[in-house]
Amino acid sequence: MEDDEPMFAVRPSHLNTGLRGVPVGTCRTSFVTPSEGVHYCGYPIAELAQYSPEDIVFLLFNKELPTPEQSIAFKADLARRGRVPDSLAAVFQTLPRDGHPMDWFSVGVHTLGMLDTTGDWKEDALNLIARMPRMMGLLFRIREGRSENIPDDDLDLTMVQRFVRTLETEDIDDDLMDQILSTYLVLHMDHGGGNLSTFTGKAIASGHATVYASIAGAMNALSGPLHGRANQSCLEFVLKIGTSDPSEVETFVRKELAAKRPIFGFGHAVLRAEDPRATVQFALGERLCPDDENFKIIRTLREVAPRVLGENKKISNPNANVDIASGALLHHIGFRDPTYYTTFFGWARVSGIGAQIIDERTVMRGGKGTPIYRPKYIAEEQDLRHVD
Ligand code: NMX
Ligand code: MLT
Repeated sequence: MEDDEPMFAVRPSHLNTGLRGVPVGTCRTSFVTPSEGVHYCGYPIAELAQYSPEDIVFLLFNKELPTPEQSIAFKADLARRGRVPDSLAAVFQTLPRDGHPMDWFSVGVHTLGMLDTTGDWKEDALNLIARMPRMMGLLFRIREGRSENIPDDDLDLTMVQRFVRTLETEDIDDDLMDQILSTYLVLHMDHGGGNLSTFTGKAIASGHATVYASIAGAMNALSGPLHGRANQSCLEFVLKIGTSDPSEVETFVRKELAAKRPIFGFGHAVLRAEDPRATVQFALGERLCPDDENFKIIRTLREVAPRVLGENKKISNPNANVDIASGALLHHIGFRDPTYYTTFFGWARVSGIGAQIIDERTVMRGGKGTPIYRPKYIAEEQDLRHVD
């Protein structure tokens, strides 16, 4: 990249497009191509799907996969940071039970920040990542009214095991839970520099707000149905459809479009093919739960919706995105309430956003960090005038 070569011509048609395609910075953790999807530090996502979430956090922070020794040391470092102060549970007790889980999530992140912020970008990001499994478990339990006799955290367990231990759900298949949640976390950790939640988090951090404030803000961005909450809306669709019969699924899709509602789990701002993260999750479902009723419905949706959406030429990408399959898999392992699904997305994305914030604050511009975000807006319908 030559320093002063023009990279992009901004035309009036680029205005009010949500910065679509406008280059604004560099990203060291991941990139997304329209046909191959996301790559973490150069690795295509499908090649990383079997790694442990902890190893992928290491990759995003260090830009290299860990050696076996580094992997053990990093897990021990996370364990050292993982203790969650008891007062988080007390704060959760005060929240409205019918508040959306993503609002609880954002309050949870803020609360952890109020309880213990060091002011060091990397320390705070790693501390938050290490505390997420317990925070997630407490969020589920207390919002569901299961606040009594919560088992102590066991910091020697993996991130997924710590969450499952705190959750203490009966009749779960630990191995299935581990496979599905670990893969889920790895697939959702990062998606380039410009996705809405990551961009929001970095923008907030550019004003030198704390990591906790920046990530709580990012989570509010993720909670929109066109972004992370599409996984909730997609499974709500699936439960409403209730059949994998292709013609009934097609009728449902057409009715939603006629009512001017989005088909959740399809389309993307950058991708122009099926998202490889969807492909990985479909392969996982075919292996682990091919006869699950909801999985059968999304299998049909995957065939039907792109054909129907493809009839509308203004839709840039009619194919399945990351949110098509995750809900059916989470439902299969016992998470029956879709309103919680975006919290898993948030849990994963904290790592990518945290790593990107550190890069922007401590590496970019020779270590000085990216300055405070301040893009230009052009005045519209505002001729200069004066109060008489
Ligand atoms: N269902 C219905 N309409 C759609 C869809 C869809 N799945 N995808 C795009 N469109 C419409 C879009 O609303 C826009 O309409 P209008 O011109 O009237 O504003 C038009 O097609 C062109 O949009 P695109 O350029 O194809 O997509 P854009 O980059 O603006 O938006 C999404 C990307 C992801 C917001 C959009 O595809 C969408 O709303 N998808 C459904 C929601 C979803 O699954 N979101 C999750 C995305 C991944 N994530 O987790 O963040
Ligand atoms: C995603 O994971 O697909 C996103 O965060 C949305 C995007 O990349 O714009």
